[in-house]
Amino acid sequence: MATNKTLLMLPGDGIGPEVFNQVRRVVDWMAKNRSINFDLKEGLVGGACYDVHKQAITDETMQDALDADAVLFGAVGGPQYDNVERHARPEAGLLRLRKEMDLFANLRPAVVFDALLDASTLKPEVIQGLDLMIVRELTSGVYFGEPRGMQDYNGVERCIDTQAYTKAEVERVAAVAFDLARKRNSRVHSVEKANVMETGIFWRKTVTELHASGGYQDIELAHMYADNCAMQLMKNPKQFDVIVTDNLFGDLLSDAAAMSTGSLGMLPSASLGAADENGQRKALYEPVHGSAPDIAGQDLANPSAMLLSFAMMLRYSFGLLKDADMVENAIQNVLKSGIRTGDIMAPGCTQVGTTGMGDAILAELDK
Ligand code: GGG
Repeated sequence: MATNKTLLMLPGDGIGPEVFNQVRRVVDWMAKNRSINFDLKEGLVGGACYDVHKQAITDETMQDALDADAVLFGAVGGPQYDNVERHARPEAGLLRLRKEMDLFANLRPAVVFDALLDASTLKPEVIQGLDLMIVRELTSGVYFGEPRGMQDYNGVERCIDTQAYTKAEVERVAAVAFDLARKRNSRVHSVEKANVMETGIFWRKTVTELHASGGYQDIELAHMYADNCAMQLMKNPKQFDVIVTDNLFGDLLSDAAAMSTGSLGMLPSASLGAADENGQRKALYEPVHGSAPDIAGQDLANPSAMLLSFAMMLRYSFGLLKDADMVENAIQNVLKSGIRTGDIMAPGCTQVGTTGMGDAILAELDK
């Protein structure tokens, strides 16, 4: 299937470019073997952009992202930028993309591959068959709330972040979670801290009302405090089907859920905007992991999360279901054959680096 769709590639910093190189190889493979041809554009983001332009993303790249049919993103950040002011820090590039593209729903699937049951710190019987979806609100909450920053508070130095949600912001992300659950196992856990936070009470009330009056009564809805959810993800993650939660809790809980899958290097994500009249959504796909400066440049990173994000893009943005399955199956088969990167290494397996993992996945695609 030929496409004339534009794909903006933003590798970013640290291990971002390394894992991205493996996606480029699969993009080339798709063009050669499946006649899937994207119009590829590339841009700088994060520290890589700061180094050149003294900002985390330029207006031109931002416009390219708005014009693209999908954005593929690597990772941003690094200790060398710790003292850069907040608006120019690497993470500001990612936050601007999310905000200006209005990517309010961040889908973070945590799926345990049978081949990796030995890679998790959790017992195999607790995680076998796990397939849960965290829906993280991505364009509001404490990441964006105002006021924020330093204050003079009656002569005392004080720093503020603000957690704020409108009803519409909670409703639209909850609707995504309910709609997804309907295609899965029809269960949603809405997660907040309604015992201590005003926004938690508001979140719970809004989700409950939408469930009752928005045509979602066929979906089983449960509410859970975020601290309990973190514990339950370690104790009995299979109780969950879809979890919907705010920006900060979603970030924390998806990292916790990653431990079931064996490594943060296994978690992809899709960040989606509202559907237009043709059902198309603005979308950015990125691994959940960050730039991992401690292992950057050493060919050690696991490219699976990046490649699984690419597969999500094929499925969600371009409807290329068969090709998405091909990429996911290739990764699973490589893992089954015992080839592993260091983060998911287990006795009896063969350790490879980022490129070696890419080689094995391409060889599997060739079969
Ligand atoms: N690929 C994910 C990444 O680069 N994350 C770095 C980052 O800016 N994280 C902020 C967040 O998602 O909360």
